[in-house]
Amino acid sequence: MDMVSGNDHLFMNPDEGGLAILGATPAFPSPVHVGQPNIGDREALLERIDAILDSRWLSNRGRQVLEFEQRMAQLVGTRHCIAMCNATVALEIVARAVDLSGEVIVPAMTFVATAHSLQWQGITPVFCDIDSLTHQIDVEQVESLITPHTTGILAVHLWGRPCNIDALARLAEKHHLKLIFDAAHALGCTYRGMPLGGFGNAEVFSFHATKIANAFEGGVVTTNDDALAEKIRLMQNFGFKGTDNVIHLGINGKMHEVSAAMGITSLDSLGLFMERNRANAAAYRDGLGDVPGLRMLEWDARERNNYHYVVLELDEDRAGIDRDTLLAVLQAENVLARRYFWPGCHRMEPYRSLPRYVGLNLPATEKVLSRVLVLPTGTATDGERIARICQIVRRAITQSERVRRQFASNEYNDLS
Ligand code: T4K
Repeated sequence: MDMVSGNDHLFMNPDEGGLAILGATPAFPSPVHVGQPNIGDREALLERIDAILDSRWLSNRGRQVLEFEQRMAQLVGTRHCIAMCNATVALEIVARAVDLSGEVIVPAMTFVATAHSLQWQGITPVFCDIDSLTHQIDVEQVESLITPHTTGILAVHLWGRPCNIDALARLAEKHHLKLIFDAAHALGCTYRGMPLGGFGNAEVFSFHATKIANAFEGGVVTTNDDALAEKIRLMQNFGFKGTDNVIHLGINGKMHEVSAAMGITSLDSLGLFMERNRANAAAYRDGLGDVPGLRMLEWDARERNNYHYVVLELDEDRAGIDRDTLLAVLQAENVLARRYFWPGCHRMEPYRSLPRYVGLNLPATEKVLSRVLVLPTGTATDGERIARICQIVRRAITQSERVRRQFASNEYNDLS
């Protein structure tokens, strides 16, 4: 497995107590990213790639894709798994396969792909607020947004934490709506002890490079619905059923063999990745637990979690600095923390310019998104790195007055 780059520890901040934003040397010599890929057993991957090249079978449901699909179906306990080129295309195909049209309710606090997958094909995303404690879609508001045009709910297990699946399932049943879960973040996680992947009509996982397990790029649909799985398979391969026999409208959503090889290699190490993330989360908790104005989003200890995102919420009144100032502090130290998923889909194009969304007010989403900061984790991060990141955060808050003045007065306030 990949390790933290070797000589970080040699690069100490010479200005004891100093911060780069105040003129000290940056704590890290090169960028420390959120989302640095987890890379499993390289030799196993390269062997698989050799086998692919030897076989001269590079795509179109070769051996690696078949094995990857089988492994994923086993992992999440569903009858079907369909591997795709990425999760966005997978969401689009699922939306078509379950006949979504008109309006579909989605949280505004998600990666924009969730909304785009609908809008791209003429379905209107209806943005819903979140629960400010859990960051998950607000089920009560979902019900209030249902109209005669609503055909479905596309909920997101944000940060890998399950949304309120039972309540959403009851709503979907009561109003005859389709229920899809964007599980892009949620590989390896459970809801009431059951693996995510088998809920609703279908669930979609991402195997993008930045996800806990990656296939370079990739997506996966899991479902227990035989007919739906059959339709999705047709749609992702131009509608082909066997050779020369096109029986459905379709596009190209296929995963290729090298992606699947990486996907399998990642699944082989998933337990190790989860364990590293869990240890990292604990290290952040130790390092930041008592810092005034900081809340670290907690995981439900009764569930199996992937700890894939380290999510901080900063309360400006108590910390003395706001989230953007803390981001600038970290960036100056080469820690490229992220404001996921600021400013919210409803504040992004094309949505914010469309009459339907102008003036849309989602108070919990907006409040949370003004406070959230996501910190680096994964196998590229270890306890020593985390200790230094925590130290930067602590110093920023201890020296909030000076930091705030500096942020207001210089080039650091351009966070683009
Ligand atoms: N639904 C949800 C809820 C999602 O979060 C996503 C994807 C999707 C659907 C769609 O899934 P896919 O169609 O992508 O399978 C990144 C990812 O591109 C995106 O997949 C992911 N969510 C999202 C949360 O993060 P950006 O715009 O933040 O990407 P970027 O280029 O800024 O990279 C993120 C960080 O990772 C940077 O700090 C750089 C670092 N990085 C990135 C790559 C690709 C690396 O260190 N190495 C790398 O190879 O969207």
